Amino acid sequence: MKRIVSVLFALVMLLATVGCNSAPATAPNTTPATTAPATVPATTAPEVTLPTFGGADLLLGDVAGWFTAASLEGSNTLVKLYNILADIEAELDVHISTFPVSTDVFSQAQPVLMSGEKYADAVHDYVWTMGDFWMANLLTPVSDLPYVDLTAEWWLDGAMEVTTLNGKTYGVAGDIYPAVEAAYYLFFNKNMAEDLGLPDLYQLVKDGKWTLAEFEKCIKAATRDNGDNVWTMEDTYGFCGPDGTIDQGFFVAAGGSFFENQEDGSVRISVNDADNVALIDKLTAILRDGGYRYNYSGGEDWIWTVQSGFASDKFLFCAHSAMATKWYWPDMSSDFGLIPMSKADENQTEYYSYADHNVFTLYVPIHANKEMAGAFLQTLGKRGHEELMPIFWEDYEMNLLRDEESFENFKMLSSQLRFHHLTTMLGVPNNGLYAGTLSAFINTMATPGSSFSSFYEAGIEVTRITMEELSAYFE
Ligand SMILES: [Ca+2]
Repeated sequence: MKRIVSVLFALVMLLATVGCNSAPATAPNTTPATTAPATVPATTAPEVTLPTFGGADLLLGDVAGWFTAASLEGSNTLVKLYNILADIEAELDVHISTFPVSTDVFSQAQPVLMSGEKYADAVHDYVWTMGDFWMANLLTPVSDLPYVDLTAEWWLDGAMEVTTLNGKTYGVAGDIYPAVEAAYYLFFNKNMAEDLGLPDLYQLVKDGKWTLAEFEKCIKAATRDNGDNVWTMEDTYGFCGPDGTIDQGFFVAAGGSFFENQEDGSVRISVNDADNVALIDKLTAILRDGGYRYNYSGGEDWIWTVQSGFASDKFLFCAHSAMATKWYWPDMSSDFGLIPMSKADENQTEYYSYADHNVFTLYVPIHANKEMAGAFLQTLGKRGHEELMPIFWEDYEMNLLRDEESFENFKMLSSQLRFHHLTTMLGVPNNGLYAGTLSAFINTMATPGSSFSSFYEAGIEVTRITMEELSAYFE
C-alpha cells in the first residue's frame, strides 16, 4: 500500500479557540476514583532507571487545567492524571508546580527565555502552540533529553513524526492525554437511520464498504425541507459539524494529503497531485454543493447548533471529535453511534481518523532542567499508558459511547490516526494566515458557486511560500 503521511496543517484558529476553550464544562456523572494503584504493573517496554531530584521544583505549564485539582470534578481520567502527578512527585522526589498557560503561551514564555531564565521544565498545550517556540529556537529537543525512551509504546509515532525535523524530535503526545479523543469521527443518529431505512452502517464499516458514495446516499436520504423551501433548523439535514476542520477531516479520512514526507527527510507539497485534486473536487461536490449540510448563519453559536441539532434529530450525522460525547450528548434521547469518516472508495484499505490541531503535546522550552524534564516525561508516559489508558477506555466503553460497535470503531481508529505537521511548525501568528488559506482548499462551507479554482491557486501559492520560510528556519 502506498504510504501516505498526512501533514496537512490547516488550522482554524477561531475554531481552535471556540472548540476547546469555550466548550461547556458539562461532565458525565461519574464518581472520581479515590486511590491510585500502589504498584505499577509490569511493562514490556525497556526499563529506564530514573534518578531522584532531592525535592527540586519541577515547573509544568498546563493549558487546560488537566493536571490540576480544579479539573477534578467529573472525569475519572483527569482524577487519574492528578493522582499520577502526585505519584511522580514521590517517585522522582520532585515538587511539581503546575501553572496555567494559554494558547498564547509563547508571548508569556519568550521574555523569560530570552533573559536566560527557566520558563518551565515542560509545557502541555495544543500541538500548534509549539510552533512559535520552534521558530524562535527556544525548544530543547525531547530526543536530546536523558531517560526519555521515544520508542516506548506510549508515545504516538505519528505525532512524533510531525514534531520531528532534521532528526530531532521536539514534542511528544501519547497516553497522558489521548489523541484519539481529539480525532474526528462521524456520529450518527440511530433513530433517524432506522426511520430512513438506511443499511446497517456498522456492517458497512466492518465490510470495508463505508465509502464517500455510501455517505452521500445516507445524507441525501436524510435531507428534508419541511415544505417552506427555506432551509432552517426546522428542517432536517444529512450532516453538520464544526466549519472547516471537519472538511479537512473528510479529506484526510479519504486518504488525502497536503504534504508528504520524503525518503530523504524533506517534505514535499502533494496537495496538487492529481489524486488529491480529484478528491478535493469530489468532497466539494458532496459536502458543499450537495446541499445536505446545515450551514450556520452569521453570528450563530455553532457549538449550540452542533450540540442541540444533533441531539434533537435535526442532523443524521455530526462530524466531531470524541469529546462531543462528554460535552454535548451525554443525555441525548435518541440513540447514537460512532463510525469512521468515510473512505474514498473500497480500494482504500484502512479507515483513518484525522487527529487535529487540538491534540495535546508535551514540549520542553530551553533552560529547562534536562535531567528532570527527561525523567518526568518518561514517567508520565509510562504511567499514562499503564494507569490512565485503562480508565480512559473504560469511560468510553461504559459511559460515553452507547454500544460495543461504537467502542470497537473508536479503538480501531486509535491506531489509524493521521497527524499533520505544519500545524506544529507554524506557530500562532503564521497559523492565522496559512490556516485560512489551507482551509480554503477544502472549505466546503464556502459560498456555493464561488470559484474553487481561485481558492486552490491561492492555497498553492501560500503553501509554497510557507515551505520556503520553513526551510529557511531549519537549514
Ligand atoms: Ca424549511
